[in-house]
Amino acid sequence: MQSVYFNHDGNVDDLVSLLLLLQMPEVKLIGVSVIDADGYIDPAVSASRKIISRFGTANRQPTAVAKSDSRPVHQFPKEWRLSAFSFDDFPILNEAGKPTIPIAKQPAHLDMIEKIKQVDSKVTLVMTGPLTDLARALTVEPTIVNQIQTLYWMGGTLNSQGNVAEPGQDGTVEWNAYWDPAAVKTVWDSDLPIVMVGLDSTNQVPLTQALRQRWAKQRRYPALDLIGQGYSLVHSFEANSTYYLWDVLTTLVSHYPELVDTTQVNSTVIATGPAAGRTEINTNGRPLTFVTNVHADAFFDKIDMLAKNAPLH
Ligand code: AGV
Ligand code: CA
Repeated sequence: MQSVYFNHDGNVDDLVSLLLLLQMPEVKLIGVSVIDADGYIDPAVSASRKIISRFGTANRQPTAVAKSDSRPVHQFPKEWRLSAFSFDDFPILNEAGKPTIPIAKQPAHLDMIEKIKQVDSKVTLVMTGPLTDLARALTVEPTIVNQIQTLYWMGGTLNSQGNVAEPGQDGTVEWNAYWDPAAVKTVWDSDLPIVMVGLDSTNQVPLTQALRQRWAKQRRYPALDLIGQGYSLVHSFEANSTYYLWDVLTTLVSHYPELVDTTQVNSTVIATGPAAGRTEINTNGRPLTFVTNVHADAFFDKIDMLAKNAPLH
């Protein structure tokens, strides 16, 4: 059994990642926390509690969802953050009334420390938003490094093609890194083994019309219906806003590494200035396992397989 702690930021692919993590037969999800970044935190926490209540499995699901009190350096656009409200209102998540999973007593970074320390074996940490809660956890309790097997992070890019189109930055930065560049630096400076799922690989799994149709055809399975509904909230009307399966790829790779090819690199991060949050290859940098290539057919099959096995009622 693999013990996983999941910290996410409430956009559609973050919530779908939670849904799929709950379906992995060999995963015990020891904790979940939400940071106020790419989704308004209250509906994102609420939707997370409802997803666990509706689609969790008794002894493999977390007992609570922790709410982060971390604050942005650069906040996400409101238009993107709003989808959490709609997701939280989906009828399938509200059919049973109030969720049975409570909000954790501690804020996310302290919850992370507590839950990781409670486990005897090492924990896999999956993060699909900014790294702020982990950076704060490492500052409060540096010894958790010894209890984390690997950090799987959706963030960064190594080819200088960022996805942030905001004034004052140079176009080389990925959004999760841009939200809090100093936090990326803190985590890079630690001894944690890191698997980075950057834009270089997530670009290989765009959300296409064919993919929406594939899920629509299988909507008799409630989890695939929810996935299709979820992704119907996001579209790519503006320039630079194509939606990819960023976080779902990261989440699946944390348990099914055979879905991708990786390479070992050394990397540094720029913490200030117009390239703040830029991750780059640098022989003097920290070691990183970097995802290069996605086996896309196997990846989409795995999503279907996990979702079809989700609880029907
Ligand atoms: O940069 C990718 C990260 C992922 O964790 N997020 C979305 C995923 O949850 C930010 C993001 C980039 N482009 C976006 C994003 C878009 N068009 N809509 C919503 N979020
Ligand atoms: Ca995210």
